[in-house]
Amino acid sequence: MAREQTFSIIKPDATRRNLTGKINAMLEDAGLRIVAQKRIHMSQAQAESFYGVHRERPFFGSLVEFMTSGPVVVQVLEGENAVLKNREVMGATNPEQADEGTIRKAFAESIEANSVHGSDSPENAVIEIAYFFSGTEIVG
Ligand code: IDP
Ligand code: MG
Repeated sequence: MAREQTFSIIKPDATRRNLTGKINAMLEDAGLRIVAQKRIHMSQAQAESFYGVHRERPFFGSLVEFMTSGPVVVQVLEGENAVLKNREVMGATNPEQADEGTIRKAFAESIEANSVHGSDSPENAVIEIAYFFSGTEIVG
């Protein structure tokens, strides 16, 4: 399997509780390499566009409000099967259903404030990475 890249966000509930380093350690322990990373405060337009696929969902407005409520850390992660590997270490969307040892089991506050985002497919990873990073910012 070729090396792959995925897009990750450490969400505002996690940056607020100073968990960036602990989450990065779990990503690295899972075999993922952080090849790009920056701390930003998402604008409403950025959050609405990034989560556009969820526009019709009842939680969309609340999700955008949450994602713009504080700083986030956007990242590119690289490794074998990076997309799937990251989804595994993240755990289920709802922390009540997340497995032991996952980031969401350890840190998520709720189904919305669930500490991390990760791309759900290699195709979406390419789109999401390009949304936040230029090629020269990614150093493998
Ligand atoms: P994922 O982050 O595990 O891929 P998605 O279904 O893509 O989950 O949802 C995107 C984000 O929207 C979730 O991570 C979470 O922050 C929020 N979300 C998903 N489902 C709900 C819900 O039922 N209530 C509130 N927020 C939700
Ligand atoms: Mg998703």
